Amino acid sequence: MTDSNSPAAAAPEAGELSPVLVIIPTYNEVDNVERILSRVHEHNPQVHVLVADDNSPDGTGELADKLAAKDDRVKVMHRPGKQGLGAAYIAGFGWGLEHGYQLLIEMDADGSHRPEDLPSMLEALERQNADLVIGSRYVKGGRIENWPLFRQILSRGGNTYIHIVMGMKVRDVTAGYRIFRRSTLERIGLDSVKSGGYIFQTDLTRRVNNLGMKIVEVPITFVEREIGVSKMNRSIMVESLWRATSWGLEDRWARLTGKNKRRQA
Ligand SMILES: Nc1nc2c(ncn2[C@@H]2O[C@H](COP(=O)(O)OP(=O)(O)OP(=O)(O)O)[C@@H](O)[C@H]2O)c(=O)[nH]1
Ligand SMILES: [Mg+2]
Repeated sequence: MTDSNSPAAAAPEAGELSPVLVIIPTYNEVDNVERILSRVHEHNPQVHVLVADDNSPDGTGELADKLAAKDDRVKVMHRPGKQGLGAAYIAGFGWGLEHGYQLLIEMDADGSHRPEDLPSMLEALERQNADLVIGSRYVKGGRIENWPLFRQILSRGGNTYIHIVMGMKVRDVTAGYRIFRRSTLERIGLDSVKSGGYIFQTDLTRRVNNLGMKIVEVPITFVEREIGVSKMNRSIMVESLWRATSWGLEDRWARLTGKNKRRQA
């Protein structure tokens, strides 16, 4: 992995860093990256943004570099090739923790996670003293715009299945719009997180939940991507289902036998 903000070049003076970092993983998002950055800053001028690009063939990384050159709040991480969204987030979290950010936020590049919903998520984190805030499609007030019926059924069905097998109370387990406190990420052990597709989000939710940390869901409006190509595929879905099943069995067995070490951690 190369990092255009090499520690030497990017190392900020103490106190100079904004405490909030929005991490946006990108793969072939050249038509979305400028718009998402300007929308983030329009609604949240104080935050910094890290674009974690997997060497997108369409030039997303180069465009992000140009935008970063004009705005100190924008950082770019160049990774050698496509390794999945989870791997990009883990690298982004690592960079953010190393550089002293206090809140680390996950956001897609395609506009599905509206930057205008971020202030209410940040406010809920503070007011309810949450360890993790999830921008949720499936709590009261949450909405989905322009998603084909097939995707809605898949997402709803996947979440319902995960509730049943894993017994978590969280309504939107697979959601990808989230705020973590640095203390939360430090406690959950990022090294062993499964970095595949949606299972990455489920794995993080489960770890936070099993440690008894506070998860707050805030309603958001999730908007289907307008531009660019989806990276979702069948193997990502299949992986999610079998992993959720095995975790569900593992957690239930641990509860039955009183051996859930994470709960006691
Ligand atoms: N760095 C990196 N980013 C990725 C990778 N795969 C997906 N992304 C990014 O992760 C975010 C979510 O991916 P999407 O393709 O939108 O996945 P999705 O939301 O399930 O599918 P859509 O229906 O197309 O919105 C986007 O910002 C992608 O560019 C990857 O392998 N590496
Ligand atoms: Mg998307």
